[in-house]
Order: sequence, then structure tokens, then C-alpha cells
Amino acid sequence: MIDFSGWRHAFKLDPDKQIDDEWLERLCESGTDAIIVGGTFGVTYDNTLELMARIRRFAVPAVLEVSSLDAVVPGFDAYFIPLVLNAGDPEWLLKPHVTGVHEYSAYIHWEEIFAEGYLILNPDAAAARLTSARPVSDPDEARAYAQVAAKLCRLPMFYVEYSGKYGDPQWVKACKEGFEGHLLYGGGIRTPEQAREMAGIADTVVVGNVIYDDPHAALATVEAVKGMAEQT
Ligand code: 1GP
Repeated sequence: MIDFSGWRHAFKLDPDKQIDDEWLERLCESGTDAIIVGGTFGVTYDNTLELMARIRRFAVPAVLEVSSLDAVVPGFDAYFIPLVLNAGDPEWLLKPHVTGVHEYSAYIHWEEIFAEGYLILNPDAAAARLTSARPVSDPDEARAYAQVAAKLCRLPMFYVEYSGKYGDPQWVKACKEGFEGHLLYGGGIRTPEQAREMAGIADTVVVGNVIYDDPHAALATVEAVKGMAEQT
């Protein structure tokens, strides 16, 4: 079974976006702890399979963050299943999960499956629009979501999602206070300083979009986070 408890940094690659072989190799061999494959729109079985096969040439752990039942490709080390805790559209709470288990239960290796309590805090993120994410009013409410994930649902991980926007560290701190398990932060990290700041709060920082805009900057976030580990 995969052990993500020590992961400090992960790259999130979107199957719907292009990355050439050289940059894929540099990211996979960068010292990051994992590659998470995931996206909101345009994720298909074929583009997920193609990306997985390319990542599999490297030793780095590869995880699929499942966003579409049509694009669940076997062969990843683990599957992260988001439960969007502030989804305003109830269809997104558990319906796709029940459909997936109903259809595929015979093929599921449960030891590879991890549920993520997912809190979307950027209302402009694609995932927020897709799920009609409810606004969260203040850090105290964010902490309450984290407590619900930890205490009521006993989820193994909590993902603070600001996708496309750098988040407010006070809000991330509130989530960390409320959640005793593994906390991931993702959203708008573009510089080593931002990576370090969020890595000072979250267990794992996830770096996505900047890979496609400025891959050199994306690579620099690995060293920033890993350097912190060496100093402590
Ligand atoms: C997206 O949390 C990840 O799901 C990373 O966010 O793409 O903004 O880096 P960015």
C-alpha cells in the first residue's frame, strides 16, 4: 500500500494539457514525492492512459485523482477520490462514488483507494463551477469543514483547493488546526517563497498550472520544499 504520510511536494499533471518528454522527465526526476494525475475538464480514458504510460517510465509514485468514471485507468499506485465537502450540487457529493462502486466493485482494489475531503476555496476554479461549490465565509467555517472531515467522516486526507489562485495562509492554517490527518494544499503556487510558505502549514503542497506556464519555476518549488526538510 502506498504511504503518502511523508510526501511534502507533488506535481499535478493534467491529461488534457501538453507536456513534452524532456520536461516530463525533469519533473518526474526532480525529487518530488509524487505525480498526481488529475483535471476537471477534458480528462478522458485515452489521455489519462497515455500520460500514465509516460510517467510510468520513471520511479516516482503516480496517483490518479479521479474526476470522471470514464477515465479510471488501471496501473496507478493509488487512486485519490475527492469528496467535495462544500459541493452545492448534491449530485457531486456521493452520487458518482456510488455509481462507480456499483458498476466496478468487482475490480476495485480497496487498498489503493483513498478518499480526500476536498474543500474548494476559490470560487473561480473550474472545480468550483462544476460542483457549484458553496462559499466558505471565514477561516472558522473552513476549520469546521476540516473537523467534519476528520471527526465525523474520519477521512485520511484533506485537500485545501485554491486551484488557479494563491490561497490565504490563515485559512489553510485553520484547516490544519481542524484536521488531524494528512493535509494537502494546492493552488497558485508559482514561486519558491509561496511553496515554502504553504509547506510550512500543509503536509503536502501540490503544484499544477505553473508547470505549463513556466516549468523552470515549477521545478524550483521542489527544491524550496525539500530544502526545508533538510533544515529541520
Ligand atoms: C489543482 O491544487 C492543484 O488541483 C494545483 O493548483 O494548478 O493552481 O497550481 P494550481
